[in-house]
Amino acid sequence: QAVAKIEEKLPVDSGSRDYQKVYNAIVDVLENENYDDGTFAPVLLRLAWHASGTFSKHDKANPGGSNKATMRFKAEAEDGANAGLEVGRDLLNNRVKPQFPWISYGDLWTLAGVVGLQEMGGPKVAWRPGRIDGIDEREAITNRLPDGAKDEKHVQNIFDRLGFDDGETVCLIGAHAVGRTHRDRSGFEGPWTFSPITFSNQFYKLLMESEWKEKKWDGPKQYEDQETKSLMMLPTDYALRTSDKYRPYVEKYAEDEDVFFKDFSRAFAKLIELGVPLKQFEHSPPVFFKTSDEVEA
Ligand code: ZEM
Repeated sequence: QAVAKIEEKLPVDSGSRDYQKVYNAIVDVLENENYDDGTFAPVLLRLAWHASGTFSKHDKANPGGSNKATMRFKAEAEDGANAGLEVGRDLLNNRVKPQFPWISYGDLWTLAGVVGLQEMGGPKVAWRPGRIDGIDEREAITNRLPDGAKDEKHVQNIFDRLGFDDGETVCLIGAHAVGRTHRDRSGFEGPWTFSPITFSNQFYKLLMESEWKEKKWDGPKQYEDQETKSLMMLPTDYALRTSDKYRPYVEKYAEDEDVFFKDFSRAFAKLIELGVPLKQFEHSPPVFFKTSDEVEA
């Protein structure tokens, strides 16, 4: 009888799950005055990106992406590129998942990325549930995420493998308007903009308008703004400015924040669905979440 109970399948009814409640519960744990700039929003946005950015359109056997939440597995959790993301995973695991044991980790992490983005004033994103939890550790993926120390060619290779064109590539990297680099995580140090918890097109404006020089220090090569020496650009960020292919998009987004927000919303929605078989979304119309301001109003 016990065996029969274990094998009993729970009804699959994701359509009636209240994902806005999950959103609100993540908002409730978002702020912490002792952490970085006072909110986990940027690290959650990055978690959603790294959960998804392992996708490869060339690997049919193990495509990666957000579907199986393979960052739960040791090899992927310990991939150097993911250093620091345990902060986001642990936060969700300890304080949100227990309230919603039915949600898959892939859905939880990508939803948390949408929370981070929207709560920082970013565009609304169409989010759909349907990711499943993988159980095979061999599906962990390492060495597929971009390396900020590299060049234009590297950016091109990675985003082509993900299935993004040049405009989408520049658009997604504009997420570096928010958050910061941490010496003890990536080796780099500092924020990209003066308002690292407000989503904006400031990354592009600063990239084009400030004078950037290599920082003189004992850390990895990064660029420093000459006026305040308090901001940074990764070599891969700076490559967008020097590249004839990418620069027109940097200029476009620097000029028009509305266009940036619209394009980002679409590109990010595409990013967080990479690697998820379409049939898993079949019964899931997109959800548009209310921000905490809208919930309170
Ligand atoms: Zn990032 N990113 N990223 N990125 N990223 C960092 C931080 C953040 C690259 C990269 O090497 C790094 C995208 C694309 C690319 C965010 C979002 C998105 C850091 C600093 C590095 C080194 C990590 C640390 O030390 O904590 C490279 C090379 C990229 C492409 C070429 C895309 C796409 C993103 C989202 C759509 C965010 C939000 C952060 C800030 C995290 C935080 O903890 O503050």
